[in-house]
Amino acid sequence: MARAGADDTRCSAQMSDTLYVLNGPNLNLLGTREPELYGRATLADVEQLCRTTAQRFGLTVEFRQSNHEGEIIDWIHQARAENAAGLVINPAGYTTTSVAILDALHTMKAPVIEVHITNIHAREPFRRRSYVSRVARAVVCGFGIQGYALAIAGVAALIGAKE
Ligand code: CA2
Repeated sequence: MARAGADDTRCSAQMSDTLYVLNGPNLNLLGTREPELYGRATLADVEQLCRTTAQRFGLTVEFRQSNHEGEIIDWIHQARAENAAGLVINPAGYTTTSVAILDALHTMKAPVIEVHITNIHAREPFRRRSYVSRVARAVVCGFGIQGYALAIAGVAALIGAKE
């Protein structure tokens, strides 16, 4: 179903109802290690949360995780080519290193939302310098995995998708 945007996020009449949720390196280990930092929910739990949240707004989710920078970049290109409604990304360790992911995200017309499970500003100083934040429409951090749901609700508001 085509959807008109709510504001200057408006992209084109062909905007799809698909939202990409991309996860960077090591997030496949979620729930299995360092629960004091990242909680006990697994990545499968995060995927379920994203699907049910997106469904509330009539959106569907392409949920992916990779430990490889190039694969994430290919998925960003795919999201652009498919006129995705938005892109939510937890770049994990690539947040602070990847100019290549930044460059790929620059090509997106749809809103890009950066998510971190932890509050990166309350951790080691090196975690604060995010390349992705330069292109992100918004950044959500410190809410645990609920940050993904907040990011999806935020995209829905930006593109005018109602509950
Ligand atoms: O808080 C976040 O979501 C982070 O993006 C997680 C990254 C970290 O490098 C960022 O600074 C903040 C690390 C992801 C590693 O995920 C693991 C999950 C469970 C156990 C071990 C690693």
